[in-house]
Amino acid sequence: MKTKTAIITGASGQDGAYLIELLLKKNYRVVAALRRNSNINSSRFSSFGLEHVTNNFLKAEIELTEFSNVAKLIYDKKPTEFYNLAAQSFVKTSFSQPIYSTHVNSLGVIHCLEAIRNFSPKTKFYQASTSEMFGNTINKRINEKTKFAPVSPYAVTKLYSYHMTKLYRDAYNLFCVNGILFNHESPLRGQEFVTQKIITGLVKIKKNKQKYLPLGNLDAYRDWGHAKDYVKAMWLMLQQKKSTDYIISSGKTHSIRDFVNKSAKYLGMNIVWEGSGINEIGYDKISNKKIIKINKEFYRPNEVNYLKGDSSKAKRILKWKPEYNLDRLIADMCDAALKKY
Ligand code: NAP
Ligand code: F7E
Repeated sequence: MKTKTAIITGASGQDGAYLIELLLKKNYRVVAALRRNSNINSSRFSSFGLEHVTNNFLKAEIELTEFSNVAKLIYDKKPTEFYNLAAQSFVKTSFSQPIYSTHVNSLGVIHCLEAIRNFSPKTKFYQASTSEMFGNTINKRINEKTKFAPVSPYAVTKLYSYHMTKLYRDAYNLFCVNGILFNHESPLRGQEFVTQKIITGLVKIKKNKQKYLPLGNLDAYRDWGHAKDYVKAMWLMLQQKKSTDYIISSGKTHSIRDFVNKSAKYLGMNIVWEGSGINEIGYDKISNKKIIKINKEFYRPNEVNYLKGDSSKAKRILKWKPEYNLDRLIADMCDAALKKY
């Protein structure tokens, strides 16, 4: 018998798909909250082995910016757990759509919190917070006590929600948690994010379906993990007696350039870099072809140059232990892309 109900917003996104899979394995009644345009985005449910679960969860329509949608869903279901994963999650787009990003990422979150406070105060709430809130922290390992200094509209919208989540915990004694997750990737990662763009691009170049891979800033550093490991941490956070906030990260950092080199190596290519700045070019020594170019379009008005997290608290309290390192993550993403293209 299913005893727990979980609502997941952003269920059609990368993390949503893995979380649905995890919670179904744990015998939850899962309600996937999806927004509808003329179509519901269900591409992730039909790929990479999730086909077998598509009929095992309920689907509900939700637009996070419509309070009535959020309130009705929470009032009707009174879920045990509510995972708020929905967001305008692409940092670059937040510079061109700051108001829209605020509506979804900030106001959308108080819609969830207010509905829980009024209609289902026993529901445990998870907010998808982000390492972007810390901004630039050169050469420092970031933990739960590090100061926030956001440098993008996305990061500011998420910092607002971080504080609201904490406020509802402190002021109303609700079970509210911020999972402050560092970059996490997978074969289900959106095409615009740099890891998926690099791997898809290199695979297509290898198969003569694309000539060049255009990229932006190669010298930013990111702390990358696998989404499969990170959704386990989300679940663990809501199984504790006390609600508090946690950093989830790999504890290692690599540049975008390292990520290109490692992915190319896995795919049997060998990149040699020549030139600098906007004129830098990446050659594949094996095919002797120019395959990577720098394009200004992919730079941001403001950049987070360096991120490295410290997940000691999550390891100590949640006993969270990731299974994937960067090499395994790259292998998983490359194998999936080779199969797909
Ligand atoms: P994602 O793949 O971009 O998924 C975002 C989801 O939000 C999609 O299902 C999208 O629906 C939905 N959504 C967007 N606007 C909505 C709206 N107005 N109403 C309802 N649903 C809406 O993101 P992800 O990588 O899975 O990340 C999940 C969450 O974690 C996000 O909040 C993100 O900001 C946060 N986060 C991600 C990372 C990371 O590295 N992945 C790190 C830290 C925090 P459609 O499919 O219909 O577009
Ligand atoms: O960029 C650089 C870019 O878009 C990573 C989201 O999930 O993680 C993600 O945000 C880095 C940046 O992710 C290209 O300038 C170079 O320094 O893959 P990204 P992100 O901005 O770190 C955080 C934790 C989240 O919360 C977000 O929701 O790569 N970069 N060249 C490029 N980035 C992209 N997208 N495309 C390029 O061509």
